[in-house]
Amino acid sequence: MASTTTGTTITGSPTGAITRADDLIIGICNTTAGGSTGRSGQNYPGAEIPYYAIDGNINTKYLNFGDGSYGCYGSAPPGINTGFYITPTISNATVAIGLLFATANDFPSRDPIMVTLEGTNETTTEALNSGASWTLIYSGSTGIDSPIDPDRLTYVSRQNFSNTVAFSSYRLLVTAKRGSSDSVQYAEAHIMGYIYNS
Ligand SMILES: [Ca+2]
Repeated sequence: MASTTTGTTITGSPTGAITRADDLIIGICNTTAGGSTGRSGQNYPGAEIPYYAIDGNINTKYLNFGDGSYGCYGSAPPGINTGFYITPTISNATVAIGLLFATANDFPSRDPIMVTLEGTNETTTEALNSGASWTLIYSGSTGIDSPIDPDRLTYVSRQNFSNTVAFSSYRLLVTAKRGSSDSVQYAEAHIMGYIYNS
């Protein structure tokens, strides 16, 4: 579903996000762009769940170890190749054109520095877990500076990218973090964009 329209600007919290706190969000690990969901159990602490990455509250965070300590068995460094997939409730056809991250409360070494964002129009759990379903939209910075800590509990610069294709679900995966730590974490990770108008 390619779009050449500019669509409808979404207002919400934060302004322009197509992700909202009531969206279905699933934490994943040991997963890379183009690949299927890696072997995992619950790969994050019960008090630091994926929901906290999109709840609009900078004081809550999503933390993922991405290793066997929480049931995710893979070879990646801690926190790498973890993230989530999400189905926005605001519309089943949205166009993602940016990301907006906020740092968590502690451990700058756990900040995500590089990510991939993919989209799909598949809807079943089986398809959402299949690498074949996903189309790469973005691979690049989170907006969190690598050498310089932007401070804790801070929204960083929104990252914008070119995309005109509408999707119903998105998958975000961390490919690099700041330093050596046992996990990756972030207070907020919003996908920015607009509702597709056919
Ligand atoms: Ca939060």
